[in-house]
Amino acid sequence: MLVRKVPGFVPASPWGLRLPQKFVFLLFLSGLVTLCFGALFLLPNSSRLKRLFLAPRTQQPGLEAVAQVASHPRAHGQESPPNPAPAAPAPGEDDPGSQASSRRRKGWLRRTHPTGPREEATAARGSGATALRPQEGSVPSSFDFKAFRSRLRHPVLGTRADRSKEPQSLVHTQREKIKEMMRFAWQSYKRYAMGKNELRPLTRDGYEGNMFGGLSGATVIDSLDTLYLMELKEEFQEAKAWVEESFHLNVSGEASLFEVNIRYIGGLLSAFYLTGEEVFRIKAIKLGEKLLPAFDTPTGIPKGVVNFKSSPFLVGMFSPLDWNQPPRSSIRLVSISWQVRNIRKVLREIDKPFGLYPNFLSPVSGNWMQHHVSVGGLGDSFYEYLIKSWLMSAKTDMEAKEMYYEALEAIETHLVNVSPGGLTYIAEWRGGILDHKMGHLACFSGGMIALGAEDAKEEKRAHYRELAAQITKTCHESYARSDTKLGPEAFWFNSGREAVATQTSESYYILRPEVVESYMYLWRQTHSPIYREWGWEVVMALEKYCRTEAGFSGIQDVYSKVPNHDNKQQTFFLAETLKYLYLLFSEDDMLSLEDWVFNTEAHPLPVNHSDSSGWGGG
Ligand code: DMJ
Repeated sequence: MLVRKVPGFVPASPWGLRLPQKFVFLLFLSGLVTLCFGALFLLPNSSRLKRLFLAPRTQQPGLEAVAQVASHPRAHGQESPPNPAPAAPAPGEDDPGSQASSRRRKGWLRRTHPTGPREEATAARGSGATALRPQEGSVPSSFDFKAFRSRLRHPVLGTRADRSKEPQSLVHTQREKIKEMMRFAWQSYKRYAMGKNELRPLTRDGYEGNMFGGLSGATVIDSLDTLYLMELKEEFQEAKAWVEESFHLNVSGEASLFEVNIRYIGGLLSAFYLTGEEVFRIKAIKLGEKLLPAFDTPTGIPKGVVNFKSSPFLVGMFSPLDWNQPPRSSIRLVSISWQVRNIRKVLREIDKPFGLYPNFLSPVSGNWMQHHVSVGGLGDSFYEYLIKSWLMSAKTDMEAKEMYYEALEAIETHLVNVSPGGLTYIAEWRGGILDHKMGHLACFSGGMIALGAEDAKEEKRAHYRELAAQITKTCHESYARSDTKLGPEAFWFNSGREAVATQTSESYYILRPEVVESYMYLWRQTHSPIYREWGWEVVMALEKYCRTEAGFSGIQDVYSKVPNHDNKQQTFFLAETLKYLYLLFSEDDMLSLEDWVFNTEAHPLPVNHSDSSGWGGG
């Protein structure tokens, strides 16, 4: 769906997208391009391609790598890893290489259990990885995965005590409960909808929807890193095998650039950076290339919809015929890095009413289409990705940092309000009028402001920590004030009502993650037990009102104790909601924020520690 479903937003036809929106560049798109495509460029081959295409045409050594991929027998059917990176430790096996250190994020308390010896790679790893190892003769990749991992500040899964010796603490029990919920969600999907985009738990079947242009398996790819993180080894192998054997890219529908990027590119990239398995890298690059036509606009600002029909890859990936022609897409892949910078430049230089960024920007004229500003639907990821681009660049992208704090200043000046009941909320601005409402989507901002508080000017840090805590408290109130203890899609602060939905069309809860996402960031920043208490309230409410016999489902009305399920187990429930809850009850160095930045679908992407490129070629 071009635009994320916003309450009351009705597409032109149940199956189609509104024409105008097709050509509207939505603010949150810009952010995503920066982060996800940025991570794509961290990948080998894309950097090789960069160097390659920036090198004089004649000596194009690197083309082999591309050609090898293209001509690899399975490149046309199933892309399989052209070269075996040393598979990463399978879930639960710690990463001996990484230089676990006691460094911690500036200003954030650190609390971990004493470290214990690490068990050797179990058979699982051997077995899993080898299955995917390609045939002999495939080309080595330039990406030194071991080097990349050895430069991480912390082992991916943290330096926790050996599980068997870990005292049966309440936190351990709570974490195991969330793991059980993920196993149940996955096994229900596998049983009734394997390969489909989403599970419909009431009708016990699958649903493809129309957001992904014919791509399938969104739940599989969105679940990969959560299964890995929770050490659900068997389930992870099932998901990996499906990507290897059944995830096809020769599709021809219309897809949301945003949704395909955050779920598929994000999911595949994270799986690659966590495991080193080539199949994820190859498919991420090839899918990334299928998104390139969206950037064919007069301003270079991408359209919100990509038509896979226009993708250069319809005739089977990389047809051998054109392998000796510089793959058009790869030239374009390199030129995208320019376009990513161009988008940032356009947004930096365009006039911004009161320093705010309206949600709709025309990719044709480069002008704002109308003045609706929100940190919720349509705008959220733009602000999120400014601070995350800064962090992902290992704090070298000064432009992103400046744009973030300037935008936050404008948001605080014009949109942040305190209700008569003392609740701090971020209103929406619609053409000069303030809507005193906040969407569930906007509840990610508590976590965002906490994440960025430590790099703000010294005199602002304490203020931003407090602002983050107040906004997160308000979002908790939207949950606490409902009968199901789950929050509505949008809640208002007017005519005496605070933090409650005023219309049934806004009273639903579709398993969204934003509130527990902020609990996780605020926990890691403060270690105040209140965030784990609030997180556990959500776990209990999910179990009571959203768990069905065949998976988890959203509910139509959070103010009714008789759950009216919407028959949808959203992919982001497995990618985000359960992941953030698991991290909330885990140690800080599990996916340490020193090493990883989460994309807006909670897929962890590596901080580009300049020495961690793992790019052996130097
Ligand atoms: C997810 O797809 C992503 O978190 C996106 O940023 C917002 N919408 C859903 C979750 O609410």
